[in-house]
Amino acid sequence: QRLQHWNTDSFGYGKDTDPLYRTIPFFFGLQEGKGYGVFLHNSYRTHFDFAKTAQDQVTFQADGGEMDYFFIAGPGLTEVAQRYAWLTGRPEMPPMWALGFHQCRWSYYPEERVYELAREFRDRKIPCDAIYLDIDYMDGYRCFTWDEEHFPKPAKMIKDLRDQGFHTIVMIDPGIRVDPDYHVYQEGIEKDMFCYRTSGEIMRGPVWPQDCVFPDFTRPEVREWWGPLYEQLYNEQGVSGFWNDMNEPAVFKVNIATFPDNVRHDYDGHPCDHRKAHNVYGQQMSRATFEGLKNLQPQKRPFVLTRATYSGGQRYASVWTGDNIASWEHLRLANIQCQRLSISGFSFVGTDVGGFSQQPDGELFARWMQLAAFHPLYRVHSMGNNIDGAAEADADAIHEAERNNRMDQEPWTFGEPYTSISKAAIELRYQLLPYLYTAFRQYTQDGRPVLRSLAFADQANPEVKDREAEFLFGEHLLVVPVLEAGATQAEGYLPAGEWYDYYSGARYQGRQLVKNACGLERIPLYVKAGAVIPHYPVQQYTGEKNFDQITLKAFAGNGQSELYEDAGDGYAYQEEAFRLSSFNMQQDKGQITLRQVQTGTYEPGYLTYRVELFGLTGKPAKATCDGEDLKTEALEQGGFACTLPAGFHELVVR
Ligand code: NBV
Repeated sequence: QRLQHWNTDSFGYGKDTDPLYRTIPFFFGLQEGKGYGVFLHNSYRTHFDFAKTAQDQVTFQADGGEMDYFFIAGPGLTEVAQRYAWLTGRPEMPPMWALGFHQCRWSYYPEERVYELAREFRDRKIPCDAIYLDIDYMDGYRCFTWDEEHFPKPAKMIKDLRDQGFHTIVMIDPGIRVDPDYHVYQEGIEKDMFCYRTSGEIMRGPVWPQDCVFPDFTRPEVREWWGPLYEQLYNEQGVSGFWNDMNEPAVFKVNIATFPDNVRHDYDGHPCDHRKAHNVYGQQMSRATFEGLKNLQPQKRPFVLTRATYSGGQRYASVWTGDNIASWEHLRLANIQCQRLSISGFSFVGTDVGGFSQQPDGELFARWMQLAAFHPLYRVHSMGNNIDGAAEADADAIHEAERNNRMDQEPWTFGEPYTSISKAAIELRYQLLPYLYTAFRQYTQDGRPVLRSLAFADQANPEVKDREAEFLFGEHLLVVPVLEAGATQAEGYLPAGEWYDYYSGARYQGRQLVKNACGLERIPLYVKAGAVIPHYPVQQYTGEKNFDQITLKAFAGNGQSELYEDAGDGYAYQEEAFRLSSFNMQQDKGQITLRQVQTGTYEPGYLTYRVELFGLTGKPAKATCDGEDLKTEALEQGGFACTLPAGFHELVVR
């Protein structure tokens, strides 16, 4: 293939669309089992040719700038990913709530509709942590304002939602409406914050408003001006997070769909034209947003979601894969895109679950819900009844059409059995939150990607290198997504080692294809032998319950696992206020020994672990915890359970 990097608004892209929204000029190589990586540190349009022009060659080039590149000699693929993350930056821990389920559409309004949505989640007992407001919450697409007719009391609405456990996230675009009566425009003009063309005119172009100007986010003063613009929304009205869209930057009605080359940028004091700054524009916008939020509420972990970005942008924002389509082909792409973004620094990644344009049927929606339960950003989003380029049409007519035919895409839209299946997928996600949170700790501390392609689990094995579907979720879970309509059986390849079926506890040797039933209710999931997988009880939103016990599912074998916990928000964790529980499991014939070492000063509220142990043959003759006898209870699906103090040191089961 030959691919290029030039951030592009690619509405309804297909599998061969190139370029797409983001620029990450980095690739992995795997040769005779040895992994390496190459990062081309250049923000111009870049081109990569993988054996397209010459069979035995990989070449890369840039339209300008320097040939500044890094070669990362693994040989471990995970090590390559870690060193790339070390080089380009790792983010801070996200707030725990951001790892819950998010519901979005273009657009939920007026406020009664938002209340109705929230009620529906709680009445149906479908967990959800975040609700999004797309561009229609604004007054005439003016960023940092509210449509007062549809949202007369935003602070009250947001508080009411918060009281029910929902965080509100709103969209902010880079295009600022040209309107002398609009404070952001006025101030931006006064302070000279917008991009110019070489001719000396301010760069103007149509996006949502017919006529927009654009902040030059590559200039430090502009970023410092932009951050405080969030003050009212963030500090006074209680919005929890922001979603930066259209920042490729996208411009309507022009054939290049973005700024002309002759737009000037500061580029942090190294003035240049748009050819050099284009690919970092979105990244710098999300940076301005992230840094602004941090200044506004230093004790709160910001949540920012961006569409366009560049290598290193993972420090500022999570990403989604843009305007996809409700099709099985796009479910397959969603799986591949999230894996690749994750191994390229961006582990906080997700897709528009169910598809942005067009409508999924119940089965496709349910399968997407199941796959995305394992995507760090778990967000349903759809374009509803809107049309591409809606700004050009009459807004009232669109709103009217929207009211008449909502084209909903919510976990209950498709009726049974899909509602229950979607609910079960979300519940599994909430149970696995401590495991996912731990994976985020590993990602933010030492760059281990949250999602990893199969090859990362067994790179010396030539069998894995062409398989794209299976992936690792954290250190110990292997997901085999169901990507075809009507599937009743899923075939997945297990990498080296020994694995368990997560649901049945059946044990398998690795390096083989395993076929398993995957009725609609189930996404095949395997656990590495020797792993301990922490589970929280199902909650309707993160932090809903103070539980006195959590469950550790332990799968007999030899291995190391971790459980990382902290307050779920704030920065006390950077000063030791976390708890890291490290588990070491050893299996010696019939005897299993599980040891725990805990560090950090944070005290989670629970006092006991319910340990569910799988992979023993027959009932244990004896179980002891720190020298004392324990009672065990047989589990229906095989395996045994016992209760231990959360501070235990050693469990021995024979
Ligand atoms: O703001 C409207 C949409 C948004 O819902 C979507 O997620 C973005 O990717 N936005 C694009 C602009 C219009 C798309 C046709």
